[in-house]
Amino acid sequence: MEDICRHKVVFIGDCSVGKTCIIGRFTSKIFDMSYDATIGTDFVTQIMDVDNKKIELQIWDTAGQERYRSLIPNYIRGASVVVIVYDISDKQTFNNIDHWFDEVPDRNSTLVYIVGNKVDSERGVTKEEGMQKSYKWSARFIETSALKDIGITDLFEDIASNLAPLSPKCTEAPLRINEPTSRNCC
Ligand SMILES: Nc1nc2c(ncn2[C@@H]2O[C@H](COP(=O)(O)OP(=O)(O)O)[C@@H](O)[C@H]2O)c(=O)[nH]1
Ligand SMILES: [Mg+2]
Repeated sequence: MEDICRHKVVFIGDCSVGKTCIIGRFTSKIFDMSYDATIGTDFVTQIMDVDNKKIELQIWDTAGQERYRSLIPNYIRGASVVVIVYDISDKQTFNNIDHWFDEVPDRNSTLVYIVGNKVDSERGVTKEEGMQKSYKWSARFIETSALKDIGITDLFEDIASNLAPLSPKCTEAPLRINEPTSRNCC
């Protein structure tokens, strides 16, 4: 049987920046304005092929935990990748990235992405500002639109290709580490 390397990928960031829509766009290829991936499941899995290696991404959406910061450490635990999303039309969500970085427990061994979503909207944050922020935190940077399907596949392919060299070290991600207390926010 072929070995599949499983990695936990968690999405964090302010409410309404588009985390659920990005995941929904990638996993269902459909942009549904009322889509809510947080109902009924804590994560979705997607198998990616990289250089003939299979990488299983276990993609965790928040189920309202962004409202309750005390729940975030449990949610992030065991993650190979943390994706911090902001809304390029909302400067405050960009400024809050610094606070979200405080939640990443082990920055040296975690692959961190900064994702500026809603590039179809009027900008409140330039691309250069986004890039500067990513240099500051040694994070990878990409801009996306879940609405127009811009950058979404690139994001997940980049994640998988960066994880592939780490595969020998891969461990089973915990399947269920906490029960969300709220499913109806964001
Ligand atoms: N214009 C635009 N709206 C988006 C985009 N992605 C998400 N939205 C909208 O932003 C709102 C919040 O999206 P959601 O995925 O629930 O955000 P979350 O709280 O971060 O999970 C919803 O009304 C979405 O329809 C995008 O790329 N462009
Ligand atoms: Mg959501």
